[in-house]
Formats: sequence, structure tokens, C-alpha cells
Amino acid sequence: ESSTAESFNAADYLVGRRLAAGDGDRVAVRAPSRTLTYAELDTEIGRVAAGLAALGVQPEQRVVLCMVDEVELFAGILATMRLGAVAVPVSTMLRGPELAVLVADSRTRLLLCSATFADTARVAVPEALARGGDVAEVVVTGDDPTGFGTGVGVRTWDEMLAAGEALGGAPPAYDTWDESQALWLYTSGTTGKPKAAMHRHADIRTVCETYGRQVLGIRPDDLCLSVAKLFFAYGIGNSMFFPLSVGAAAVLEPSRPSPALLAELVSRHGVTMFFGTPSSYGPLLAAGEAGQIDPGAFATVRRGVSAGEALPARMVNGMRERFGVEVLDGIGSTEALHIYLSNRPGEVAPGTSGVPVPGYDVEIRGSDGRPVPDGETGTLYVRGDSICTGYWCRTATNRLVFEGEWLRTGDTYVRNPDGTYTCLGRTDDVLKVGGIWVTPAEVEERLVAHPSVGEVVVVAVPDADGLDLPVACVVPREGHTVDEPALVAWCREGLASFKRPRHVLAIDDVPRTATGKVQRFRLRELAAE
Ligand code: 3SK
Repeated sequence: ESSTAESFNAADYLVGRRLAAGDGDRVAVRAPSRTLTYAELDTEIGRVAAGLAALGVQPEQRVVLCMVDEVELFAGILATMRLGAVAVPVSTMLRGPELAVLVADSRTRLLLCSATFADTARVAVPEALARGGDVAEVVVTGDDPTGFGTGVGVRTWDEMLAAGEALGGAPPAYDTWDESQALWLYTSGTTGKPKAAMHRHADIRTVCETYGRQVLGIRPDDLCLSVAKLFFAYGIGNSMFFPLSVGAAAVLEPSRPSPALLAELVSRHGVTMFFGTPSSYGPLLAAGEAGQIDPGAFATVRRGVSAGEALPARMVNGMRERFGVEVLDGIGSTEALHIYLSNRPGEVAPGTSGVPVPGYDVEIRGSDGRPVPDGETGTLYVRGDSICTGYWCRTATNRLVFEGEWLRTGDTYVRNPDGTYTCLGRTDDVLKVGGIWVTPAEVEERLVAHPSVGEVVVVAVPDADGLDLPVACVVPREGHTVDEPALVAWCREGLASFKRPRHVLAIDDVPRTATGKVQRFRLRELAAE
């Protein structure tokens, strides 16, 4: 079979096409350091691309970026794509040894990092080399690029830009195909083993034309703010792909903003599209209830979005009642690049993930692999054009997760009579207690309605006989403590008794993956101690 690939470059689709459409003077990105129009962004991408080329970056090679949400990361990702190389933005929450694994696994030659993460990279680089990695050059923002050990070239961001200028400025864009690799995103999933989901240039156009255009209805006058950072699939869609695809703009915030700062950013910039997660809507509502956020703070927001995990109905209702924001809850994945099941504007069904996004098909399959009827639970499968081409160098996992056109999501879902879909947790999380299936989500919903409970995750812990028992891991609300007998009694009152947690564990924080999913395996380990 000969290739039917066409010339297509996502950086050109997102920026070059806007210049051609006459949007050069429109604002593309607002960051604390500076605001750039589309024309200025294009120039910045050219400068960074020249610098990358001067350091020897070739088409198809990977470039790892461990950077805060700022202009350098934004331009760095787009410059890498323009050169036909593969952008690999990685979590800034990683510790040195964790970053070393990704640097070595991706076989990147070049690591770009923000000054803030230089210490992490100083540990990661020698360790990646010891693991047989190919890293040869490190570029750090700021002016202290020392201490990365021998065997690598090290320079500042400005030195990289100067090297590009000395070489004659912006190189011509590489003639990538729609099928060429553009973006790898590492996902640790719930098993804790990181793997890179490989996305093509075409996948980026697909998510813009499906979810971005047909569900969000993004327009040139929109201004986007995302709690999820650019290194998340959710974040890069929200802050880069969707706004740039229509000539709109994004606000970048390098820090992990408090609820008060989020509200302040929204009102200061006049944000119209706000992208959060359940773990940010919870504290926002709590701050609102405590009178710390003005009810009018979100008055400019015409769309709220949530993803990462199911948004409890009380938060959907709370955001509407307190701040007048309709939140579209949806579910996506790093493998699908963005959201494929979503609530629609004006048709929100709280507590559900809504209906399939145009361009995607979903199926709920039982343990025999066949689709189940409405009302029965099963594993969610999805197909659509933005599904990644697979995980880099993970053949065994690829054979389990990708079944022809279909992606096995590992989430347990049910289709409701009205056609909406409800998430019941991860397929592997469903417990069998005394021979009866118990979904953690049901017990969690009961517990979170107790006034002392902030967040809760229910996991299965085997008893002495190896039989699963539900254990509730509870983060108490501020000013409350965890009262085990009271919470067990609360569950007995509202649920069939067999579903009650057999033990309640107080925790400070819910551990999450880089994409915001609860790491149940960590809590299982903790609860089993
Ligand atoms: O977890 C999700 O729901 C999600 C949504 C969009 C993009 C990526 C992810 C993981």
C-alpha cells in the first residue's frame, strides 16, 4: 500500500494559517512576561526554530520540554512541530529520577527546561545518560545553566536564540505530512508506568474541528484559561489548539493558582472559556461559600468545562447557582488527545459525561467483548480520528489497549435511557464484596455528601482471606476531622449495608496522575499497610 499522506503541519495550521487569514494583529497569548499577537508569536516561533536547528535538531527527533506555562514553552512546542521534530512536553511535577526515565525512554537529544526545574534536570540528565539515553544538549531559561555533568552541551535560552540568529534566522518549515508524528504525551495511567502516546499532526486538527468547534463552539473573540497546564493533553488543547485554531487567545499562568488567583485572572483578563477539573471546582466552590470569591467573578465566562474525572452533580449545580457558570463535564484521554464524550451547551445532565462528541463513536462492552444494552455496565471503548498511533516502544501494552480502530479506555460506564453516559469509575476499580459488585463511585457519592468529607476515594483492600473489602480514604473538610464510626454509620444509613467501608483512613491529599486521574494503586498500597 502506498502512502496517501498529505502535506500538513499543525504549527502552520495553528499560526501560519491565521497570518494568511489577516489575524496578525490579534492577540494570541497573554503570559505574565509578555503578550504576543499572532504576528509576534510567528516571529518568536521562527527564532526558537532557528535556535533548535542550530543545536542540531532534525525532523522526526524528539525534543523534551520540562517547562512552566509561559511564552518559551508555547513557542518551543510550536517551533519543534514547525521543524518536523516531535514535541514532548512533560510534567513539571516530576522528580529527577522520574524525568530521567522519560528522557531516556523518548531517546531525546535535547532537553529544554525552565530555570525553576533546573535542579530536577540536573539529577535527571546524568541518570538518563546512565540509563543509555541519548541526551546531548540541555537548554535552560534564566542565566544559570551549570551543573548538568559532563557529556552534554549546556546553554541558556538566550544563547540558543543567539546561535539560531548566527546561523541566519528562521529555517524553512519542514514539509511534514498529516501522518507525521507531532506530539508525544506521557501518561502514567493508573498503573504508574509511564508510556508516550504518539500523536500525528492530523490529530491536532481533528480535535479542533470536532470538540473545539462543534461542542465548545470556540470563536475568535474568546479568551481561554485552563487550570490544566500545557504538558497535559487537556491543557494543550484548552490553551493552544482550540484558541489558535480560530484566531482566539489564551491566558497562561505559570503557577498552580489558588481559587482566589483563578477568580482574579478571570476578572482581570475577561476570560470567556474556563477549563477546570473536579479538583479545582471543589476548592473554588468552597472559597465561594466562605465568601472569599465574589459571586460576579466569573461574569465574563460563557463556557465552563470540566474533565479528568467525573464532576459530581453538586459541583455542576454549585457552579451554576453560585457563579452563573454552566459547566460542560466531559471525558477524554491522553490517547484520544482530548474530550470524546461531553455534555452540550444548554443540555447539561449533571452527574453524567453527556453524549459522544461528533466524530467519535463509543461502545460499552461486557466481559465477553460484546456491546451491552442500555442500563448495563461495561468497559467504555472509543474510536475517532484523533486516537494516537500507539505507545512508543510498548508492543505488549499496545496489543491490549488498541483493538483495531478502537481504544479500550479502561473506564466503566453505563448508557442511560436518555442517551447520556455515566462514569462508574475505572474498570479495574469495581469491587466484588461478598460476591456482589460494588462501584466505588456509589460509596464515594454517599460519603462526599457528609458535611465532614472534602474528598474521598474508595479502594479495595484484600482481607486475610484475599477477599476485597472497601476502604474509604478521606480528606476531611477544613475544620473537620475524620470520625470513622460516624462515616460508617452514615453509609449504612444511605446505602445497602454491604457497600459500607470496612475501614476509614484519613489522608491529607488524593494522589493523582499527571492528567488528574486518581492513583488508586497508591491508595490501595497505603490502605493495605
Ligand atoms: O481525563 C480527561 O478527561 C482528559 C480530557 C482531555 C484531554 C486529556 C484527558 C486525559
